[in-house]
Amino acid sequence: MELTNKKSYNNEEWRQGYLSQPNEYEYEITKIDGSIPVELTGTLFRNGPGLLDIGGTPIHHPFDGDGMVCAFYFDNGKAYFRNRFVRTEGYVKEQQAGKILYRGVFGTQKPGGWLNNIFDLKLKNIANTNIIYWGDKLLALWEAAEPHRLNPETLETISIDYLDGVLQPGNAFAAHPWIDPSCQLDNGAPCLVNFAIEPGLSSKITLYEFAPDGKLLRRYSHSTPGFCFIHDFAITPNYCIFFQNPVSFNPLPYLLGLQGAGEGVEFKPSQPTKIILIPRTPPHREVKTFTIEAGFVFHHANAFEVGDKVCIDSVAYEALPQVQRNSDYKTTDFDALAPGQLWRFTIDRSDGNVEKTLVESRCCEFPYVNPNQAGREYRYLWLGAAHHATGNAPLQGILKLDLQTGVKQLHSFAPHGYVSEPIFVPKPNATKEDEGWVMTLVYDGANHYSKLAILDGENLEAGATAILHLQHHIPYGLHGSWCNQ
Ligand code: 3ON
Ligand code: FE
Repeated sequence: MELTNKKSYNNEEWRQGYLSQPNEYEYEITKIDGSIPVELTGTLFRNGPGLLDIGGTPIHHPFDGDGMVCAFYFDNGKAYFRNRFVRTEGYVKEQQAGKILYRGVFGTQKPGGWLNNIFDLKLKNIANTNIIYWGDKLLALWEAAEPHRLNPETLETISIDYLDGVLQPGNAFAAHPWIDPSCQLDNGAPCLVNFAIEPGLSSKITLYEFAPDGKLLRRYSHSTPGFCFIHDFAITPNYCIFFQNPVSFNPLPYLLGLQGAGEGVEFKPSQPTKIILIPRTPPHREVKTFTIEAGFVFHHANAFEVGDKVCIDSVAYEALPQVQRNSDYKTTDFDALAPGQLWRFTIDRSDGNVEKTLVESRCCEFPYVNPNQAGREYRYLWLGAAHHATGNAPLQGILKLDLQTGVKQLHSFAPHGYVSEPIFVPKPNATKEDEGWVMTLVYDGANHYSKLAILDGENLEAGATAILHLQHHIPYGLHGSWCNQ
């Protein structure tokens, strides 16, 4: 479809993707265009807010929505679908009560005004951001609290999981783990690396590295002056890399019941962003920090080392896309916001210099690389992207970047399709980095339902390998992962 000069989307359609999906389904997907590759065996897990209202009262921001996990089970050319809400304490209690009982980090308030919210500092652990399978456990993650363990077959919630005593009640555990495909400290075995933030006047970053059986291998911490809002990080064989966005935190309106904690995070354009390199090798002491001009990063695509240099590729915004107290996310004026763009930061550890280059100016989010290249030099990157090359807009296409040649490919679902994170699944016995499938959940705004698109990683523009039509919609989600089982 030719959409060169006009808007590629319709605001009314786009916002329908933020309607709650209160139902839980399980069925074999039978409406399929193309065909599911028979070699594709395993499960795609996805997480995201499933409810955008509680008992009819809208929540203030999608990031406050209760986690709903979807699973697509692939076996011998067939696909089965299931979705379940994570039975967090908050979900269960609110569904029983039929009304909002908790304040959300991003501004959802209990009914009754500030008097009914003042000094209520309880966090509702909503388990809505990511879902991973590691150490024989399926874990739903939300960065401000503990993981929830689910049954991978039924998606039933087992309980909050303390990772065999690694976490204590009340501890955070981020929603952005990396799997190091071959860890040099563990004789080349894979390990899972994740972090936790304890924000404050000085903020503590704790790192955890886990063996494939789930046992803790290493735990180390670093404190950095100032408040932190750090959603994601990156790894290389030798470092964990954090961007400390320049923010301050004003807790007062939150304490007084006027707004959510996250709304008190204020972007400081006059202060630099700090890049923190924490060594993964014991004793983890030689932490180095570098400064660059202000910007806000949620997601990093990947990082790698070349000699004295460390490169990190990240989706950066000119400023924190602020959640406003009196605004409605469903009426977002995309044109008024600066888009996220992909930048490469090259840190020279010998002289402390950081070079910054714009890799992709098209509005993009949710970067994803071949998991075998995590922390290593890599060539290909897939992202959710806007249909048009300029301006800020909803994500409607999947963009593939060849970082070696600069060749770009876009598979757009505009004007009615709205994409989510693209998940790259290498083909069995693949020899090329882009030899695999790219899976993304697409919301069809014209017909109000969702479909899973399976694209060919080597050739996005060839058209979809398969489109699996669901019987209902899934609200716009956050992150997911592939599990070979
Ligand atoms: O008060 C402190 C600051 C803070 C904000 C401490 C804290 C830990 C309680 C905290 C909480 C942070 C949380 C809970 C963050 C959760 C983030 C989340 C659920 C999602 C983030 C998504 C990021 C992006 C970039 C999403 C993009 C979406 C689209 C492009 C549209 O589909
Ligand atoms: Fe994220």
